[in-house]
Amino acid sequence: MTNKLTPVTPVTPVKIVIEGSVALINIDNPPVNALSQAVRQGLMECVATANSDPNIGTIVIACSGRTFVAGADISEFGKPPLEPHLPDVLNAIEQSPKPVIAALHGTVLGGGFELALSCHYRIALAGTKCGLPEVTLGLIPGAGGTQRLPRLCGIEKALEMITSGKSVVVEDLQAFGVVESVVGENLLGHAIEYGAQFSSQIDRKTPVPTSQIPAPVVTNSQLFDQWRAKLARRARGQLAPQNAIQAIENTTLYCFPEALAKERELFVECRNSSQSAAMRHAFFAERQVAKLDFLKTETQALPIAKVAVIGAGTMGCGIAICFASAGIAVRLLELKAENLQRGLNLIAERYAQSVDSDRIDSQTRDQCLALIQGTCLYEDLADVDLVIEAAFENAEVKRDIFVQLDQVCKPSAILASNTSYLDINAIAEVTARPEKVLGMHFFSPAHIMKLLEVVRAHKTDDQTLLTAMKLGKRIGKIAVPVGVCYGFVGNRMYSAYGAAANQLLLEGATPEQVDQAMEDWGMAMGPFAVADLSGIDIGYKARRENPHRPSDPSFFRPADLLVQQGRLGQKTEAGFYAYPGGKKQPDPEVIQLIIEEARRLKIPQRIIRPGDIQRRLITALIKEGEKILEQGIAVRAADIDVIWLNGYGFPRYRGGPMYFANSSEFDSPALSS
Ligand code: T1G
Repeated sequence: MTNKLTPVTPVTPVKIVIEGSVALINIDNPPVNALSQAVRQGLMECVATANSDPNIGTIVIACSGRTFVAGADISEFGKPPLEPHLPDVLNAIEQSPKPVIAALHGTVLGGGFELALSCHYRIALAGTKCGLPEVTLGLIPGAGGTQRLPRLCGIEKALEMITSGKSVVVEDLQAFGVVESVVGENLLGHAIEYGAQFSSQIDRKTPVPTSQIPAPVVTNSQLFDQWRAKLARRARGQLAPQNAIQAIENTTLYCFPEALAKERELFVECRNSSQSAAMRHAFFAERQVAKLDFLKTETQALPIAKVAVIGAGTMGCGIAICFASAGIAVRLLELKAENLQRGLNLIAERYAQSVDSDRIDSQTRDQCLALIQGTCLYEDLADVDLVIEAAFENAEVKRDIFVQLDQVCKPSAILASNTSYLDINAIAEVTARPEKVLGMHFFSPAHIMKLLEVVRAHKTDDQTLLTAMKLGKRIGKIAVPVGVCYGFVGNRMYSAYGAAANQLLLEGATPEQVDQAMEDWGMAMGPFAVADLSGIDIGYKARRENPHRPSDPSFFRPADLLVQQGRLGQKTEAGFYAYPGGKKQPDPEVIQLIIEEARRLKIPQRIIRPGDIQRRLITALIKEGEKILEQGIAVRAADIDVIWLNGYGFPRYRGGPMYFANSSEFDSPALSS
């Protein structure tokens, strides 16, 4: 118990230890050694101390815990920046008269990688990943990364890393000379040994600061404009990637100090932008969603060593791949042998594609495939810890399956359904273990999409919910807890969004106008292109089974008409669009069909501007999200944002529908242009 009168000495997260002639500066700021103000202050002081000690020949900077510095402290953004500013700290390190060596492990990201680049040498543990992911936060590297990285690895590699935000393993960076050596173990020992060699040199040379390496020469005068055009398409509407390109181009236009000052201006413009505020919101929302504060604190998750997947269709196979790729044994059940084999072949094909695209090596593929065992017998599921049913989307079929599962599976086994809208409460009722029944709603393609809705039924107990949430994270998903209602959260909101889109067609808009307006606004795809891609009949069937379907005759009327005429989308080469030779084209026949239906429903037609289309659809989303929160189907507004950012192509730089609803842009004239 601290005595209130005793001043508490702040624990400094940066300490200096002398190892012979080497000063080891160690950062210990869990969980990821972020460069908080205290860390920046400590670094500045320790480097000065080391340089003032005549017995010190070399400085090593390392970190405790699971990773070297993983970036600036994102929680400090949006507040008045505190000194010392990171660029000043890194410049002081770079100007050190004594060599500074960075000892790298874990995920060396953002300001952490910039810290490493400002050192004179870099030693890394094998497998360490380095990257400048700032664009994923609507930022650019703001502490010299756009200036130092090109000097070490060249312009093209720097453009690729900084505009994508993707990490690279140190073994690749070593080939570019960014990392001096990669060691298998004893990182600190190697770094100190590497440093000691300088201390012993009689005529030791003053280390060459990265900033004094000549800027790379660009032979292709169109290079930067080509990158601007590419990113204008790939990162449509985003400020940060364009600012990143400008900052990197400045490496070739100005001397280091001037270019560094311009980098700062470009960084501050991004940091102060609404896009970055939205993307920082997304970052923290995706971490908060796993915090189930409403659960009893003593709740423990069940150990999951083996799962079963029911149904070897596209979804079932995708789900099986998720678990096998996370090292979890899978029993894939399909009643008919030929369907089971088809599913196993599909899984093998998917893994072969991953090997061909260098996502995994053949050894990993073999290990994953060995974890997936097919069966046609329910009896083989007796020892699994959790089952995910991914069979035909029909309530009767699912209830029969759960009756069998309840009989063959061990009492502690959790029984989950992958249903996208059916009532989990009704499914749970046919079992003797309703407290162990819930939904685990994967999104297609299941082995790619990160979103997982974990659907808590009325009787699902805390342990079952927590187990499913942790299992979701373990297989690389962003698991979001939701309640039972028709379509849960994502699909329920998507239905409101689609209904508004269909209503606009009856009022005079065309499918192409609606899709273009929403894609210009930032959605990955327009609603009618999505409907044609996934099949208009899927929504049609779901609406028919919805006990709460609105009675309004115009509700989804255009979509229903197309299905009734056999126009199901791409799979029938005709939907909201025509697909002659597989190429999407507006179809006058559809326009005429809708005009006639609007006339029959006595809905007047008018010209509808893109801004009106955008406002109508985004408002429909937000209003449904507000109802979902009122009904307690989602825990937090930010959880709804996480669902829409990771499952429906909502633009990350707008933060998600509920974040956007509170942003100044929601009422901006831009939406009505
Ligand atoms: N700042 C503050 N908190 C952070 C953080 C950061 N940079 N990174 C992670 N956290 C917190 C996170 O909120 C969570 O907190 C906990 O750490 C574990 O994170 C100047 C301007 C490093 C790969 O973008 O990618 O440097 O929920 O759940 O899955 O130019 O965290 O436990 O309370 O994600 O093992 C650039 C962001 C910043 C890296 C680890 N750096 N972080 O993943 O754990 S901008 C980044 C990550 C910058 C410079 C610019 C991941 C990770 P809590 P986690 P993980």
